[in-house]
Amino acid sequence: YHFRSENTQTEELKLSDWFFPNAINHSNITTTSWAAPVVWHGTYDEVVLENYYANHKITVGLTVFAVGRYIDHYLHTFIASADKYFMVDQKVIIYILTDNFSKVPWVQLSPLRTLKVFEIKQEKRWQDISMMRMKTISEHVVDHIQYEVDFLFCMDVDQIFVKKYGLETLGESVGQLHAHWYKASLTELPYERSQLSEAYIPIGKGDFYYHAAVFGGTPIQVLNIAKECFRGIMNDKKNNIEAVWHDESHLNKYFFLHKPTKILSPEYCWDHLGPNRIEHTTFKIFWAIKNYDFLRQSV
Ligand code: 2GW
Ligand code: MN
Repeated sequence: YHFRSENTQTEELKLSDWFFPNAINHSNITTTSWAAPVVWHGTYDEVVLENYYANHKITVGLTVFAVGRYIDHYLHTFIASADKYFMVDQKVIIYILTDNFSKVPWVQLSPLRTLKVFEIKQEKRWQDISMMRMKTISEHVVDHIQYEVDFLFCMDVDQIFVKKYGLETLGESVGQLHAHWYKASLTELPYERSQLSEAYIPIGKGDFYYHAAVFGGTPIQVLNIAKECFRGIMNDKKNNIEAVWHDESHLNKYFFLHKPTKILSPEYCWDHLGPNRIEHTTFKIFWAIKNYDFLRQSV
């Protein structure tokens, strides 16, 4: 089913048609071809979930990296908004990975929330800051996170929780639909197209374009994801190649080979300045504003 429609000439359609002329409408898909749920606001019953987990106590982990300028720019808002909206009434451990302890902001957390801060070294290239997260996540899952939480999310820091982000998002392995690409056709998706890269996905293949700003699952599944992505990244480095979207390209390859058991709609990581528009829904996370020129001068 195609997105273009004769009688709905709103600006939203014109914009996305211009970006993605052959667009397929994924904006109402609720189950994948491999029978994984795609979670949209309104497709779950919060009360049923809360009653179930009232008798199945869990702890949910959340890793976030803040290195260099990103500490001052994003970390406080990320933590404060996660405190308020991430897994309300559940036990939560937020893992902060940073190169500068002394800059980590003080945030008064609500009950049931713990913050653990770990030091990592700053990489010289920003691409490496992003990619090396996969290595650090693996190490921390092996060392301690696997014993501390039942489910784990790994997120970018440059985003803000604005509504409840709850139990409906939990799964064995969880992928996030990218807000810019969920309406695009398969051939347009920005997968890595060089056969020399471990992240290679042939034209016409693939399922969805996943956003690396959010992925998760059980600690063991997250470990598999992170280890395998890091293996691909390092093998590419050995062969002097870097995938077009860095760790995100490798994550997309991983989820192409190992389908996620749950997918989150773009409402769970929405860009209100991006090419797509959804009316009448509830967004859970917004991308924070980014001044690329400022943030990406040598870190
Ligand atoms: C990143 C890019 C350029 C300059 C600096 C940084 C940077 C990233 C940094 O200085 N400090 C830092 O802590 N980071 C961490 O890496 C932070 O957690 C941030 O959210 C994450 C990814 O970088 P980000 O958010 O700038 O990249 P995006 O939003 O363009 O992300 C997508 O593509 C990336 C790969 O290019 C990743 O796959 C990311 O997960 C995607 O969302
Ligand atoms: Mn980001």
